Amino acid sequence: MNNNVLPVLIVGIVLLNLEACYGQLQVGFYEGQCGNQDVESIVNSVVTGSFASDRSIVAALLRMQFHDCFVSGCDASLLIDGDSSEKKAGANLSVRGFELIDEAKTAVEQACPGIVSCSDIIIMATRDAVTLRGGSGARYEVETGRRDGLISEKANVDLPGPQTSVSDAIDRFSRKGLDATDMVILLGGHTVGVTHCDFFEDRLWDFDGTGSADPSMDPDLVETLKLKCPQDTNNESVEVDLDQNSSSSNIVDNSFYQEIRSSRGILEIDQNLALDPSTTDDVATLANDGSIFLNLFGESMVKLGQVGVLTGTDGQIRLRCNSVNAN
Ligand code: HEM
Ligand SMILES: *[C@@H]1O[C@H](CO)[C@@H](O)[C@H](O)[C@H]1NC(C)=O
Ligand SMILES: *[C@@H]1O[C@H](CO)[C@@H](O)[C@H](O)[C@H]1NC(C)=O
Ligand SMILES: CC(=O)N[C@H]1CO[C@H](CO)[C@@H](O)[C@@H]1O
Repeated sequence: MNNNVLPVLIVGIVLLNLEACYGQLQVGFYEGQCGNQDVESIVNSVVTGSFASDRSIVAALLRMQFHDCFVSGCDASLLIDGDSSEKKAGANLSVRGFELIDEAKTAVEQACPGIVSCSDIIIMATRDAVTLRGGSGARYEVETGRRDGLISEKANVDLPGPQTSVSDAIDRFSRKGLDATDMVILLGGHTVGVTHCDFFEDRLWDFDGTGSADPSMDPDLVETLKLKCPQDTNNESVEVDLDQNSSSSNIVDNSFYQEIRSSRGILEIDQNLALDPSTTDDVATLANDGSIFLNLFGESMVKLGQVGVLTGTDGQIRLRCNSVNAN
């Protein structure tokens, strides 16, 4: 037997093992990395604490994960302060929850400095918030092991807008590795939270230049919303629930799909999901079965969490979430 085979084999196995630890996400990445402390529990206590005084953090975090992951990958670039950082892009209007992430970061840094990335904190905190508002059926295991990005530029922010067509939105999601069904499921994030008049008032007053309301919106809803959003006024303090079922507008469940099937979607894209031939069947399935929705929502959130991640030795573990580490 050739004497060289065994050493080569051993080196090969060691390299394979290293590759399993580096360069990919995994469930429980931080297990054993933080002394005897459990990173996911530390984050969970911060989320639970914030939730007790502000239930709207669920919507805030869901939107934060979407905006972070969709723009240059899930790398916490959205958290970075600066005159031209992602935070300053028009599309981020009202992205909230930065204080909660900072609080969780402080807590994990106390337990084990320099180990836990800000990008993973967004992912863990969002999962915890979804569970608080959707119940144990909404809980999903998250993958961790992301590292934080170094670049945050508002010029890179290319989020779809509320008037984006369904086919264009499918196209944009597919470029991130998310298929049409993932998109329909993820837009179910609009089962919580609010929007402001400027994102949909064209549908009330002058849809597509017709001078009248969008015929796909329930006329009673049009009248109610016209009172809240008078034409050509931009009252930033008016908030309209994205899920119009008032008994579940702050609960993570499938009622959003039932509402859009009843012509009660607020954003044009939301309404069109129920109408477009390419998404209408998925909407029907999700509207009809709440536990299917919760299961699939978790799966699609995990997929969203895989977009453009930095792992291994790429990026860095930021010391403070709002700025890259000084050299
Ligand atoms: C085509 C894709 C999407 C479009 C065009 C879109 C658009 C919007 C718009 C216009 C708002 C209102 C912002 C405001 O008035 O301040 C909003 C809010 C929200 N979006 Fe989306 N969104 C999309 C996908 C998603 C996804 C994938 C998620 C999460 C999984 C999500 C979660 C949320 C949540 C929770 C809110 C409410 C935020 C709050 O109450 O603070 N959105 N979205
Ligand atoms: C803006 O909306 C808030 C909340 O609905 C309301 O109290 C306030 O009167 C409105 N302001 C104007 C100028 O219409
Ligand atoms: C509103 O949501 C509640 C709670 O999820 C549900 O029981 C009810 O059927 C929904 N109502 C409508 C009209 O969809
Ligand atoms: C255009 C806009 O609303 N930008 C906001 C983005 O987020 C930051 C931080 O919350 C705000 O300060 C900006 O005003």
